[in-house]
Amino acid sequence: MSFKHPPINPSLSPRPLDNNYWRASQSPGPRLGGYGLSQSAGVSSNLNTVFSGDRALPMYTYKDKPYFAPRRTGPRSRQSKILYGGICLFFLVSLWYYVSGRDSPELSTKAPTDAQRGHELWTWVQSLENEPKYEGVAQKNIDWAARREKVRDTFIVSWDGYEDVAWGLDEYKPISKTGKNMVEGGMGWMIVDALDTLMIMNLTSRVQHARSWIQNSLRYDQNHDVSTFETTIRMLGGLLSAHHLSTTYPNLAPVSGDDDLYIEKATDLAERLLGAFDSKSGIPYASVNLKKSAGLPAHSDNGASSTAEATSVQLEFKYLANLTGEAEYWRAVEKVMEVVDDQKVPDGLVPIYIYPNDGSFRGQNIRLGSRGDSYYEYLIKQYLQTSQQEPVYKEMWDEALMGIRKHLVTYTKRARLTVVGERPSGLENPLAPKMDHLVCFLPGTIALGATGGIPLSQAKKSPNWSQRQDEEMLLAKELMKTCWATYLVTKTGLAPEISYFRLDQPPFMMHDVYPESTAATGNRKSEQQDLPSVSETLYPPGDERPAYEYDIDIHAQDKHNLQRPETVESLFYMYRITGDETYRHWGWEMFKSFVRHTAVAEKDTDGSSHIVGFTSLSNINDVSAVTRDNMESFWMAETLKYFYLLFSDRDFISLEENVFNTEAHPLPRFRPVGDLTTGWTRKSRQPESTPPQ
Ligand code: DMJ
Repeated sequence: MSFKHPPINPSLSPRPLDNNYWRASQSPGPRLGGYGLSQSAGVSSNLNTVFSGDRALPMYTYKDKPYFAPRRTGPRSRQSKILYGGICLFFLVSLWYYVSGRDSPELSTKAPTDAQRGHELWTWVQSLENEPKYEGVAQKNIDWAARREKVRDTFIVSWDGYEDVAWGLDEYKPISKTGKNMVEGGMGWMIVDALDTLMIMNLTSRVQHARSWIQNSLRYDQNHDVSTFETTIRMLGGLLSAHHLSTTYPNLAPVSGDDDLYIEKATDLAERLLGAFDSKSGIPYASVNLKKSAGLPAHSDNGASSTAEATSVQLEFKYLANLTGEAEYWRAVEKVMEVVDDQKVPDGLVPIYIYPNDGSFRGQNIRLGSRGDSYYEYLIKQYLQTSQQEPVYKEMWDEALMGIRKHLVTYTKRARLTVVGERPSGLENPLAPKMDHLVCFLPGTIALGATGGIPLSQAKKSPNWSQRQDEEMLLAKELMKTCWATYLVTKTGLAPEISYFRLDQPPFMMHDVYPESTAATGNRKSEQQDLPSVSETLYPPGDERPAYEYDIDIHAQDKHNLQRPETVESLFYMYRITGDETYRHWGWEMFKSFVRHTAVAEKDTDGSSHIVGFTSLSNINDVSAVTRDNMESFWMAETLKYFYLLFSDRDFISLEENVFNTEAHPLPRFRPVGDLTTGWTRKSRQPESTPPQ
């Protein structure tokens, strides 16, 4: 018996609560540890001395650390030429910026004004109304570079709209043309999160502007409580990625200035965030006061942290440890993994809340959506980040993926879409047929895990390739289709925040389809199946509607779209790994839906209009654009970056050299040395044997 799709596996045809959860409550919660009262010796020993009275936090002397590699390696004469060139470039760029108001990487051409660019984009968006029906992969000779340029234009209009009315503020509301800060002075939320996208898109003078703001206005010594996780993945991740890109890809948006700016800001922030790990177990508190570097438990959920949030900070702190030689960063975040693993959860599936005081889980709710998602993502990415030197994380990923296949993968009633459901009351209790949009990171991550990020054709030649990886690739492809279906099924062509699926009763599980495979891995040879063409739709006999439409159920409270990246993120991985252009076609359809339905346009005096930004939507089935007046920072940090990379060459910001954090910030893979090794081992899963009589 071969591994194959479940019966009636469809192909899909095209059809013509937590957006604030990153912010810690302003009301102070109970203080554990508290100001200067560090309890866990290892992590916080330096904080005890650093944070006394009102002393400013000193910058870490990372240059003196053993593993810090100086980046200026050329002879002095070359350095001075570079310095001289840099100064000239800086003046040229600044002059251009002030004269034209905006930049273009090509300094020789006159840059359009914001209104002109916004107007051109609006004209193009309007023209999409008359687009011929989507032909899918049947279309030939696509100019992907031109499509990539449209993504870049969209990014520029988004950035410039923000820059015009909300510069330096943490939030941008394109309809009311306002913004606001999360903390006094701002956290750099929009600027730092979008910085590496600016670099990747080679937007030189905008990078210079962002950089100046970071240098002159960004301060983290603020007496405010912020989300440990969101601040780590967006701000620390953004700064570290900017450091990585500017040093590894010097031709991308080259600007002048101190090489160490980003890493100095990152180190300052990391020192403050470390206080969050100062709990009895080492599991980080949900929030942290930046001034005091003091962790604060969540105000709800009996003080438990979200599991995904507590366990998705390793890529950032480990890269910083590697840059600075500071093993404390490493130890603090790997301790979290040890504490989680010590709980010995069945089949590697973790409940979505965890207590910082003893590391035990709260409740039995298991899901790959909110509060669960990036725990799984960071298992495989930690293994890849350290160049496969830490097999423990691969083992944990393999175990969890097997658990997902065994307990969560199911199929819809008519179209047999593959779904990853939830177990709200534990593995012994019923499956909930619900998928957050957030779950759509999974197909790409599964493909990344199966291949390590190298092209599939190459990966298959490895002696380590087996039926297991074939099965994983097939699962990734099927899940990718399901995520795409949640876009196809709505009137705007944009997915809802949450989708429900109609299942058989009892649900048809993976085990029913592949009884010899799943948890036991099996020993059968997988059937190689390509994705069916997008234009071949499976219609139930005598019916006009495609089968998947019957299977997807969107509840009234879940109809919003926050411009989330997970589906295009997975399309990016699937295209990079398989080379199948189908994924680019799907991405292009999604991109057009985003610009058509989320653009915010403003009337000009001559009666024409120009776009000033893009916004979240309230209802994906209302084409009259009922909007929310908010442009999430991940629109520029993630969604547009992944579209841009999807339409780029497959080796641009290569998956083999980079690992993207959960906010789409690329960080380098590296081989850790010195103290930076795995400092823990898994506890035995075997029941303790009785001693011989
Ligand atoms: C991002 O901040 C990150 O991708 C996070 O892991 C999940 N949610 C958002 C985007 O949807």
